[in-house]
Amino acid sequence: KVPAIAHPLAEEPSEIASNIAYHARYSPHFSPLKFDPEQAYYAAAESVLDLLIQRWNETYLHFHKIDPKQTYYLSMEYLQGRALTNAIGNLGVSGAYADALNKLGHELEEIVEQEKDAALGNGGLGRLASCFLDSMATLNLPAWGYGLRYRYGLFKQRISKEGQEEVAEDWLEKFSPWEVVRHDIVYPIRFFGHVEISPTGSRKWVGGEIIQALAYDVPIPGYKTKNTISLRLWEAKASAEDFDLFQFNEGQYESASQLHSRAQQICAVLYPGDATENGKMLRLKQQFFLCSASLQDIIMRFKERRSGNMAWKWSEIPSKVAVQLNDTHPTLAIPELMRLLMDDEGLGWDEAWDVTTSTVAYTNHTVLPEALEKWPQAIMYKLLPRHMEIIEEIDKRFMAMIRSSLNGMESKLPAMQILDSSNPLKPVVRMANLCVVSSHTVNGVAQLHSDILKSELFADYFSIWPTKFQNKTNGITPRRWIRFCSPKLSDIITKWLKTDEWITNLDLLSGLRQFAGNEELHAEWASAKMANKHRLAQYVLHVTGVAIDPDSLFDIQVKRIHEYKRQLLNILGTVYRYKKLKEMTVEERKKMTSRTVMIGGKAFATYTNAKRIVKLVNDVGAVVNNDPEVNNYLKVVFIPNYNVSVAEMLIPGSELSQHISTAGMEASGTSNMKFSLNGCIIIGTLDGANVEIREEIGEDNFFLFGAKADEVPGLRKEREKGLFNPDPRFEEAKQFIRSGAFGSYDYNPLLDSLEGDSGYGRGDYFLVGHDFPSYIEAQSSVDEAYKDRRRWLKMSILSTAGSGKFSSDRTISQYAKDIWDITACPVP
Ligand code: 26R
Repeated sequence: KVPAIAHPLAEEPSEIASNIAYHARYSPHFSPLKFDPEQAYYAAAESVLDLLIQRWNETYLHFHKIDPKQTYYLSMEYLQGRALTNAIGNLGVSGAYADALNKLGHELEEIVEQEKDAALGNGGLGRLASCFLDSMATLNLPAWGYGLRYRYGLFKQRISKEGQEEVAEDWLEKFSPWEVVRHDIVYPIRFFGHVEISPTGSRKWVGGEIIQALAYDVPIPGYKTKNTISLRLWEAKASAEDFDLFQFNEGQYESASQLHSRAQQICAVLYPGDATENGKMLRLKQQFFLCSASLQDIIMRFKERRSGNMAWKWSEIPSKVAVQLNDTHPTLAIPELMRLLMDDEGLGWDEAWDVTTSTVAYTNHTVLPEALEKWPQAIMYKLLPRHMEIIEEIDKRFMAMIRSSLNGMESKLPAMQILDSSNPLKPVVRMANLCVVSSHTVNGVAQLHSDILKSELFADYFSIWPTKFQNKTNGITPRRWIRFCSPKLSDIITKWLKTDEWITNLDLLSGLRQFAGNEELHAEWASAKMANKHRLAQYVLHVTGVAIDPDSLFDIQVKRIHEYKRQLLNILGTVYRYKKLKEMTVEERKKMTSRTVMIGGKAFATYTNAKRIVKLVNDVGAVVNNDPEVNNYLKVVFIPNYNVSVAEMLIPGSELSQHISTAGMEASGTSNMKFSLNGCIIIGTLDGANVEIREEIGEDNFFLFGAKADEVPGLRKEREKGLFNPDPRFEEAKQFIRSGAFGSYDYNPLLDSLEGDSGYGRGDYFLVGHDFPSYIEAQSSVDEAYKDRRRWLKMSILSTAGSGKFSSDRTISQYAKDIWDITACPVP
């Protein structure tokens, strides 16, 4: 037993200050001679960890004692961002830390800026996982996250004359004070090898190579609760035995440590390029590594909590364990759980299948065909021979079930099969099909998206398992996304609602509606917004050198760059606006609403059109911002290196934000919720969660345009037939760019993708041309609305007031009740 300690941990500023000083002095990481902001950050973070560890241990022990059913969230991505502000905010010691740092000669605002973002993810799916962890902890749910500890997170984006450049981001360069390595938690993970059949017929996976998975735990504190849960990140390691001393002493250094370098590759980067066979193999290795380590850990814990109870049964797993797959990336958890139960624990197929299918649930996050994972069977056989046997058996039994018990489904079978061998040269495993067949629940992430899953992507499965399908509209954590990133606005909300309970019960925001026209609130609201705009303007000046006017309308679109998200529609609209401003007289211009258009986001390194869009935005900015005739009325800024902490700066300062994907293509979107919560008005299509946001805040407070999801297929067909008559304003904007108005770079290939008969693009697959006129008109309504200051403020307040539904606390409560069947387990 670990001995108890006598002194309680510091929570008073003077005690905290002395604890920070203690870490600065005795932490082995830094020279004791200096106490600069960076060192103060590390010392402060280590002192916060002291507070967290106590709660964390208590939480683990409490769960262990109560033995509730527990959820394990499996995700290849977590976009945690920075931890310090969040941790002290959730612990309720922000003020104490600010005072303590002051005593030591530092400012908290400056100290928190020292932290690097933990960017172990790409975009929406990764940030959602992180919001979910915050809600699980806050709701005291017995739940954990599992992921991978990538050495380099998502690349850092630099903008040069050429456009985007990717630079590796070493978030662990110094070290992360927020992780604790668990040297006692290590599991062997096998790759390659073959299946051995014993005389009794049982099968076992043997041979190949074994890499160790070592646990690193990150504490996830709940807001105003003792409960502190874990994000367990696996790191790949080879063991000392794999180091060939003999070879090394023979001077063969590389081959002596071969397995060590192979282990390092596994956790090197997120989504390594998969164009090559090697790349595909590595991605699959990563996925299996996460699944196998996590499931071994889950089973170990299940057994540990049953030790001393001789009568436990494997069939109890589903009453103690829920596994949630964050998209198909962790699909291999399914055959791995089957394998562990059958080959290691001796269960029969039926028993193992019952356990697996009652334990695992799957969330779909995209309907884009190119994002639906299909792995070549050949690679799978090589890397995971036993898992392929299991997948074949699942597929065989599933087909037999359909053939024997369902009339008229025969014709649907080829599309429903898990193994797709229709191209004999390249047979693949369809991971989404494996997930749907093997999960007890499948959910989409917004109502419209879930409906599309039922009516299109998984329609055939829906017809046989109608109750398997659910909707869980995404959400965001109100702690990070308003309370901590916009303290001024939060204080105003608390003042008017006369309680701060809205932070954990976001529906209470609707109480602001009654004050939406109140002039006193208007004044306070406007001043908080203006302060946030000033902070943002300073940031923009700092990172881009462009001075923007806080009195102009701040119009923001930040998200991954993708053709379906239609940043191209935004920039074409902006080019059109610029051209019209140029054509106006001075008097006409003076009547225009001044705008600052900000666009930011990373393009996947090999996505050519996305990179061209980044370059175009930058080129348009270079011309517009330096045009003295109009630059009082329009500025165009590309925000470099968009990430979680940049979002925390941008969103509170936004007034209009663009969520303008082609209808039916954005599964949900979550930044739309963040903007709306912060009193920003949305211009958007009826796509993803926009539909529900508009429902909640009212159609008068949402600038809607564009085709509806059910019109899209018909419009694409018309376009193919050449029946599309482009709007002259659309032609004008494209032509202006083609004419070289924004430099000599060849934008023709990019713009050709918007033409009906292009050899480059998909014949305007994303309907930019179709939606352009209604977009321009919606933008004119925005200009008009912004001129009416009272109307705009009212809309802004109503946006916040209508955002209650989009708390991830609501989303997670629904998962807990409808999918996981778990209940709160608060630490006393
Ligand atoms: C490499 C490949 C298989 C891959 C494809 C797509 C890897 C990762 C993705 C990311 C996708 C699945 C994603 O981030 N989807 C987003 O999920 C958000 C959270 O549910 C949604 O809000 C958002 O609409 C959706 O695009």
